[in-house]
Amino acid sequence: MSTALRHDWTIAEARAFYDLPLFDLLDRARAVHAQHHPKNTVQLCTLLSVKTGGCPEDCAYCPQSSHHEAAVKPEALLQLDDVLEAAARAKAHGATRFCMGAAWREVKDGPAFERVLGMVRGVKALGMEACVTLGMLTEEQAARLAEAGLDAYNHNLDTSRDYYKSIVTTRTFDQRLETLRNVRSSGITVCSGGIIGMGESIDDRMAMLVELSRLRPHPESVPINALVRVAGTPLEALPPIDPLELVRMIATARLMMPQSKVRLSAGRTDLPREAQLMCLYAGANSIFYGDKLLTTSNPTANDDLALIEAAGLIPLEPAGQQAHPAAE
Ligand code: SAM
Ligand code: DTB
Ligand code: SF4
Repeated sequence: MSTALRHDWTIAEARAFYDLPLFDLLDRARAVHAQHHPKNTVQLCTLLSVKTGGCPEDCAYCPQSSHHEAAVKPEALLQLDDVLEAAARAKAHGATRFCMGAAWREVKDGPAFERVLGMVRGVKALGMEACVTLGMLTEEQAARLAEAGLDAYNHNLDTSRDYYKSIVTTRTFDQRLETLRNVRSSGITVCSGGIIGMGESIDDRMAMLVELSRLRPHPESVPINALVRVAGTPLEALPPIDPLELVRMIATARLMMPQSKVRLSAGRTDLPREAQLMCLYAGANSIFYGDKLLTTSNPTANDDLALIEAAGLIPLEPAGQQAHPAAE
């Protein structure tokens, strides 16, 4: 089967993948995965919220928005040393990518941004991949992050263009795309994906994947989150997704963006381990590793190590210590 990179997928084509009999979908996704990614490997990525809560944006899914009832307690930007200690701990536990998130609408030049640049330099000095997610970003700010050594900038499209307005009113889908352009032009790799389970239709999910696959090049990293339904947010009472929907979403992302790292992201605490393994089998390259995501919980590191062991998976070694993940 040809896996030439395509930027012109249609919603109907995506949907045709998604709706395949499950085993056919898995077979196809697995074949594409095996062509482009090392087998039996999982990357462990650790998240840290470096600036928590008090966010002026009204994203319906997010517990850190100050628009919502049960917003998490706002905290000041963490100190550099504390962040680097957390990164060193994550590395000691086996993480190779350290992702730092800030509950900001956008980056503002000044001491806080300077401190974040220091965090990026420090994480790079530890020999880890560094990723940050700080909200909207100008081209100049992206260039400064690139200069500090940042590997990846996470900025999710989160859902389809149409459904976006029902989820966030304080910014537009086009503003998301503009930040992604600024990131791309700086040479930093793009990490962009979304969330399922926010009341969107299957076609909205497909439309989001189509938007991501239109980006040239494809985002190097595509996180797929299942909504963490946090009390006090407008989406708290939505029903949980069927775990197989996450499997299908990951398989479809794998087929549409064969070379991208698809990341099984938030929502694993509600996922039976067999479903998590199906996601990895279907093409997910990584999991978040550590007891906490940004503000919500994640499976414990011990549970994840047990899962990895039970499945005979191999955590990705730090960069430089293994061959580039080439096709097998
Ligand atoms: N403030 C920045 C922004 O919105 O771009 C960066 C931090 S924000 C918390 C990063 C991403 O976390 C969001 O784009 C969304 O995909 C994800 N996220 C936030 N709350 C979530 C939830 N309850 N469940 C799943 N994913 C969530
Ligand atoms: C992404 O796509 N998922 C991560 C990361 N990028 C920054 C964030 C998940 C947040 C889940 C809700 C929370 O813990 O606050
Ligand atoms: Fe703020 Fe980001 Fe949460 Fe939206 S997703 S409320 S921008 S922290």
